[in-house]
This record gives sequence, C-alpha cells and structure tokens, in this order.
Amino acid sequence: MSPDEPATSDSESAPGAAGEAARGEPRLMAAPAAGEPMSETAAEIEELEVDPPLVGIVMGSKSDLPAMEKAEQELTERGIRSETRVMSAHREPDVVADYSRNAKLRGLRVIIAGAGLSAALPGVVAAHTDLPVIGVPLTSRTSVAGGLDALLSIAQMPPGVPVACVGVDNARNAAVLAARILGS
Ligand code: AIR
Repeated sequence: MSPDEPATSDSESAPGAAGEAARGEPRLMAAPAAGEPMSETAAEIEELEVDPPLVGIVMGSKSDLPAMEKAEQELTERGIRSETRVMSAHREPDVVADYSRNAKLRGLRVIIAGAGLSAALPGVVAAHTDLPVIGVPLTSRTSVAGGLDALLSIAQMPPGVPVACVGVDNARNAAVLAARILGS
C-alpha cells in the first residue's frame, strides 16, 4: 500500500479477506504497517481524544477581546478547558456556520458568544447547534443606549432557538454559568 492510501478493509488490500467474507467469517481491518503514516482520519480522531476544550468562546471582532478575555480567565481559574475564536456573524457567516455545526463533534459542551451592536452571533450559533449557547451583549464604540442594542439582539430570540443572555459586558458571568451547566 502506498503511504498516501488510507487503511481500509478493502478486499484488494487484505489478501484472503474476500474469501473469508464470502464464508461469513469476520473481515479484519488492514492496520497500517509499522512506520507507515496514519491516515488523515485516524490522525483527526487521535487529535480529538487529546483533552478537547469543553467551552468555545467566540466573539464578533478583535475589538471585543478585552471584554471577552474575562470569560477565558474565569474558566481557566476553574480548570475548565476553553478555546477562543474571533468570527463575525455578518462578516464571515460561513465560518460561524461551520464552527457551530462541528462544535459538538469536536467535544465542545457549551458555547459563549459575545458581540456588540446588532449582535447576531449568539443567535446564529444557536441556529446551527443544539449545544447551550450563552450570549454576552457587548458595548462597542458606536453602541446605542450603552449596549441595549446588543442586549435586545441577543435576548429576543424566536421561540425554539434559545440563547441564555448575561448582562452587558459581563463575560465573567457567562463563564460562571458555563461552569454550572458543566456541573463543575
Ligand atoms: N459585530 C461584528 N460583526 C457583527 C457584529 N455585530 C460587532 C462586534 C463588535 C462591533 O460589531 O462584535 O462589538 C464592532 O466591531 P469592529 O470590528 O468594527 O470593532
């Protein structure tokens, strides 16, 4: 087998397997030979098994980082693994959709999403995953009424697609709530 070929139970790559299958006997998976590189899928699975983050912290802009760092700090102090990403529901909708759809498979259990202005991010994340989503309404340079714009955007979700909403700029509370959801 060439190093690029994936390890399969294909009868051509496992001599005798076709005959065994025809006799109703179990077919063995062809394991990669010693020193042979792992298939891409096997490598991905191995990566998943190495203590994956439990909480995803996402935000609409780099300018949100000073406020959202408080969530990461709180989780770290509690010994809860997290990852932090910047992605805008309006500027990069496909990135947000992909991240949210894959979150559960990657081992995430809760997502904290912060955004300012027309803060669609938490709602869009919740539209693509059934993981619990905690929204953090943020103040921004051009906020209206001290962040009321973001607060309403996050809290006023349509029935059936819930987002928990903490106070304006209160990313720390989002982390405390995530810890309670995780039971730790
Ligand atoms: N934002 C970014 N994409 C969609 C929204 N609602 C928010 C960010 C940030 C604000 O717009 O979450 O709070 C301003 O972003 P920026 O990048 O102009 O500083």
